[in-house]
Amino acid sequence: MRELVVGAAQLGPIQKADSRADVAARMIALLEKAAARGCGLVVFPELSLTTFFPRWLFEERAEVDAWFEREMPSAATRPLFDRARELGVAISFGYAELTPEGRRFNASILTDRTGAIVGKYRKVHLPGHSEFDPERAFQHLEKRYFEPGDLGFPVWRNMGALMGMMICNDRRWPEAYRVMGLQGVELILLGYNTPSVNSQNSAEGLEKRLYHSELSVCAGAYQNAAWVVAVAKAGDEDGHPLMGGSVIVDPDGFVVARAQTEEDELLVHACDMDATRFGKTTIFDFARHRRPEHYGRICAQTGAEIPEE
Ligand code: CDT
Repeated sequence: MRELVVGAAQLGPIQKADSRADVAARMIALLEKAAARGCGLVVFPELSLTTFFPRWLFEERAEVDAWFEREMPSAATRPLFDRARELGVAISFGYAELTPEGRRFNASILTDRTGAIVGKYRKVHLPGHSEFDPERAFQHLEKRYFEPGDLGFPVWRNMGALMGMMICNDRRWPEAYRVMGLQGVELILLGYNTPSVNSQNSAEGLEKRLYHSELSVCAGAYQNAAWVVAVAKAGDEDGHPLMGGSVIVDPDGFVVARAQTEEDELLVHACDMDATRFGKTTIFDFARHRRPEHYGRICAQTGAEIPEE
């Protein structure tokens, strides 16, 4: 048994006016709660430090850059890193990254128990659009503010386990899980900000949106025999609702913990990394059963190519 007690630290809404320091204080409160419940690792959502700013159109570079971090730890997040180190708890959270070269990514980091960053991931699947879209009920301008991640889907050894990260929309793409599955991933950390309503289809209800999120995460966990910790930023951000539905999913694809609120909320589960062994050595023993000679289209094309009539 290789047990790792994991905390999924869902965050409630963050308003435009909230400071990074305020948010970091909320994250520290969740971290302390998690440490008291025995967690060795705590996972926070995508863009943990700010409101989901891609819903707003900003024309000026300075306005955009105000949402980004130029360094990590930053002044505002240093207390979070310090507290994590004192408690001996590893953390993972998402933030908007502005590199010294001026590149912008939707990123997340993973630390070890000493607060040292051991992994960084940059979101590959950026949903939404790059120009203001008057047809939408609200904007989703991730394609305007970020470039697609350039680091692939790495897997790191951390705390005796094989860990990977993905961010929000990535969870809907089986390729993201499989690339990590092919590196033996045992624990996938995933933060998200998902609007409760579809900006292009007001008839789509919350129930369906929660189902699609959970379906994707459970399938990815099962088909790669890995634990998945999926953590929302939820609630009403300046009149724009984000759904909750944070879950911890076992390597059989079952939800073992599910958030009940759209507020700051902690889920805790003791995840046995050895529970990934059975799936990885039987039905999803990739070395024995995969047939990559038939998967060429996966890497050769994006859109569907329909057979001729
Ligand atoms: N943050 C993020 O990636 N959200 C998307 C919403 C897509 S709607 C344009 C998601 O897949 O949840």
